[in-house]
Amino acid sequence: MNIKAVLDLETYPLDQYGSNAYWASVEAARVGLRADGCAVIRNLVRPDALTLMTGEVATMKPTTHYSETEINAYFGTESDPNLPAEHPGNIFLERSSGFVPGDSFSEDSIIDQLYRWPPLIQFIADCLEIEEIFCYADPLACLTINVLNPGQQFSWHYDNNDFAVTVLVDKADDGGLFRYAPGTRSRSDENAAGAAAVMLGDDGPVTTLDLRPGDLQIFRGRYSLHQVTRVSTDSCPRHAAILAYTQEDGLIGGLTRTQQLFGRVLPIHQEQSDQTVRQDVLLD
Ligand SMILES: O=C(O)CCC(=O)C(=O)O
Ligand SMILES: [Fe+2]
Repeated sequence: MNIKAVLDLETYPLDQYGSNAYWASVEAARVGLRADGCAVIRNLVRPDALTLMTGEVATMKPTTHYSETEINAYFGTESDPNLPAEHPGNIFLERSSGFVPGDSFSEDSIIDQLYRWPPLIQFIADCLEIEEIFCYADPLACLTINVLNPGQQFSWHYDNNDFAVTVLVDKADDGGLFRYAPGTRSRSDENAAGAAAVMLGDDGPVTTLDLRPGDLQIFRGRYSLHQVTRVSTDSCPRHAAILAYTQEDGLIGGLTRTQQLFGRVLPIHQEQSDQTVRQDVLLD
């Protein structure tokens, strides 16, 4: 399938860079990103392409690595005696979902073609008001499917990259909702108390997204605590494609996180470990 048939380019003319209609699509997304760090481009993927994507996910699904663990807001699994007991680093919640890794996608995958399509990459950068972004060079974490089977959930956490791009492929009939608390922390302020309150059930600051298959979501997940609620035991599974981009080219994930998410590391992770240098004071 030609990439141009995958997307609704009549509504969102990503292939007409610089046109008024192009900038109108960008501006609409910027409104959401500026307001609360989240934008949803509704029905960007056409229904026919979505059916093919569902099939691709079904084919790759046996390669999912599930990690049933209790994690804190930073994906950590060990408590920290130097932090107060009520700190988000010491609150552990169930994460039982799994990831289909980047090296499971075939050469002709439509999801992979979408991920690497230059006009989409340009569009996402424009929405985020960033000059340039790159496909994440990590062969496992670049493009993944987040799998939540019946009974599974993805607990409250921060991402360790500045923004995330997601396409919902299969929606759960019950549960599996993406929820976020906008701006629970900033580059300079961890706001432990506010984040802990959300993790322990304070719904006040929480927004629940009505995400539907074919929607593309751009989300600043480093600053807003977020979760995917438990998929009901009698629901179908939820599958979301996670398109990872970086602002610097050539980055590779760290050894610990890679092992945790995918159950293995590749030689490239061993060679390039410890290269990540954070630009902020956040815990991770
Ligand atoms: O599946 C989703 O919608 C988001 C998953 C998520 O937050 C993550 O992979 O970090
Ligand atoms: Fe996340």
